Amino acid sequence: METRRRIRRAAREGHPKAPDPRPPTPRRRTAEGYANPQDPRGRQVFGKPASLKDVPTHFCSGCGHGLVHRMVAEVVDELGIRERVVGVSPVGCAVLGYDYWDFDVSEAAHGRTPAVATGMKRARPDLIVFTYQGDGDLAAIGTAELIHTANRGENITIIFVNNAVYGMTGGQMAPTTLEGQITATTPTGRTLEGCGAPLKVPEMIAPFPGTKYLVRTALNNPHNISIARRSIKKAFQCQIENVGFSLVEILSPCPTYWRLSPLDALKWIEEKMIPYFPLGEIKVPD
Ligand SMILES: Cc1ncc(C[n+]2csc(CCOP(=O)(O)OP(=O)(O)O)c2C)c(N)n1
Ligand code: SF4
Ligand SMILES: [Mg+2]
Repeated sequence: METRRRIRRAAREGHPKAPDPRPPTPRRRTAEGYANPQDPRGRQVFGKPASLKDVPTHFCSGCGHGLVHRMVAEVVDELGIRERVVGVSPVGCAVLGYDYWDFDVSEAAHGRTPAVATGMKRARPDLIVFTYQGDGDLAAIGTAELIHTANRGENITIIFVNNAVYGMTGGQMAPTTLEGQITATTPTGRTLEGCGAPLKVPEMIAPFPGTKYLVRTALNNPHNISIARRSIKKAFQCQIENVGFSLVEILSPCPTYWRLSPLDALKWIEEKMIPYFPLGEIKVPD
């Protein structure tokens, strides 16, 4: 009480180092994020990218998709390409991309996003076209589209969210499911004999002369999240500068079908996924 009185007196007397005696104004949610324009002390430290709609999310707690959506929106804003970017959403948990991004987004049949993106980019080379795909969408049903699009060296960008399961349909095994991983369709764990080895997508397409920028990132900690964001930006820049095909793989948590808490899911990425799917740039433009 005495301290508070002293602070008020110092403020009244105009002491230059006197702390502000007013009780903190509650932060208010504005269209631009958490900032309070009424509060002269208000400093915006966290805002919503213009390219992201202000809507509730349908993703489970701790899911990585929402974060990747946000990073894509931030990069689009930063590069000033909102009026000429077009996303192609997959079939999978990220099917509702058009509900979240505030720019043009199309939908494609399961796995066919690279084919749709190819058509768009060829018809309108001035557009910046990206696909957003899960591991089931890209590395199972869409393998043919991925391989031929990469091999042709289409000047598009692929954002590949690898969560090691088919999330949307109930956590079945994906081509990226790890050896021994228990899923709805591998109740005793994936075996290499029965299912082959988990696919390393960027490494698989790296030998194609058409692929230019290939990188694997992860969402398991802030450092890696910031690398993921930088990689997304680099991939878009690769397209803007007409360098050619780019793909960013992002190891992303699916706590629901890994049957882990959101925090344990991050640990699982670090301890199980990263040793098998090493992070880093796999191919960079000459
Ligand atoms: C032609 C066709 N086959 C199968 C399905 C069922 N299906 C919907 S989403 C999905 C897998 C999605 O998994 P993934 O791409 O890894 O996305 P996630 O939900 O994990 O993000 C499957 C098999 C479908 N919708 N259409
Ligand atoms: S099921 Fe998995 S991938 Fe789908 S929204 Fe939930 S956590 Fe995300
Ligand atoms: Mg998946």
